[in-house]
Amino acid sequence: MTDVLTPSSRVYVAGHRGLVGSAIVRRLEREDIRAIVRTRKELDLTRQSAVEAFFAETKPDVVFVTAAHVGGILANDTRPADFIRENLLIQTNVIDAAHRSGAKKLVFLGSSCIYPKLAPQPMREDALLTGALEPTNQAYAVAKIAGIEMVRSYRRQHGFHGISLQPTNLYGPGDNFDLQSSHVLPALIRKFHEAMRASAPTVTLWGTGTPRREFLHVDDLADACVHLTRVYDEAEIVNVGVGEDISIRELAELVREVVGYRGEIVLDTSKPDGTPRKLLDVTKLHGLGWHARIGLREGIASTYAWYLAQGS
Ligand code: GFB
Repeated sequence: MTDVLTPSSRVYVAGHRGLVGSAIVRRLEREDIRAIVRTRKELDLTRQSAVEAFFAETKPDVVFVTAAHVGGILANDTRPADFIRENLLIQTNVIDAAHRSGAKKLVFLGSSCIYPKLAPQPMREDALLTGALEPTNQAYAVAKIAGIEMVRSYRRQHGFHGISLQPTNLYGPGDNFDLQSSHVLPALIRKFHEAMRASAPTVTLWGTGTPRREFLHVDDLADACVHLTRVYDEAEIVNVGVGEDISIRELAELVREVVGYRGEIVLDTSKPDGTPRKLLDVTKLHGLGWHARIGLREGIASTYAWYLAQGS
């Protein structure tokens, strides 16, 4: 396969200010590949005509679709209209414009919540569309499934070289630490840090603490995206995870230890648990020659250091 990612390739990273997009830009820079980027003010990806004009002008060879409306369980559960609207618009505009302007490769990122709520664990790629979704994030998951189907359909009908990767729960530098809209890992870093500063006796964990999740550092995801862009060109989706999970209670204990907080953990069971378990089967990913490298403790410690460096 000819390498589509070289310093002379025109690579567009949609969503370069987000957690995933910024990690992909950093990863590309290590190989002297300077991504084409646009801020939201410069290019509103929900506007079809603006997206078409941008692609007609820049004609990227490779497109990473990392722009998305994302959030944790509470944001998904309370603002489903935003999640379905923005994601459908952004991905539809970008995928179609990439095809029309002659892109040689497109990488679409889904999410592990595309799989049924009660899918057998670890979740294999062929579990997609075999059962009912987790209701708290159904709107987001349906949008992502539509994106996967669009990429697959463009390949089948137009011979378009789009691939869809399904990352597990992500974290790392550049994450959202807002307690109402964030995912669990950044929320816990912030909660334990602030409780330590204030000498508060307890930190509150949402739900029962029993759900299990898998956490992948975003720099590992970016490395996997670059690797798979080069070696993979098939219609089937590919899971991107570490292959190990941990309960939310255990995660909280680990973050407490890394931050150095000595108080107690209490539960707020009025908040939802979501899917009981989300562990990806990574057999296919390993077969394609990629393994995660950043351990969870090490990744939490470096993310906490990044959080502190922001002046928090
Ligand atoms: O990370 P999180 O919001 O997303 O929550 P999901 C994971 C688990 O951590 C849930 C619990 O069981 C939460 O109840 N949790 C405990 C907390 N304390 C907290 C807290 O302070 N903040 C948060 N946010 N959670 C999202 C989906 O699901 O994950 C999206 O809604 C997407 O669609 C994303 O797939 C990756 O893993 O439950």
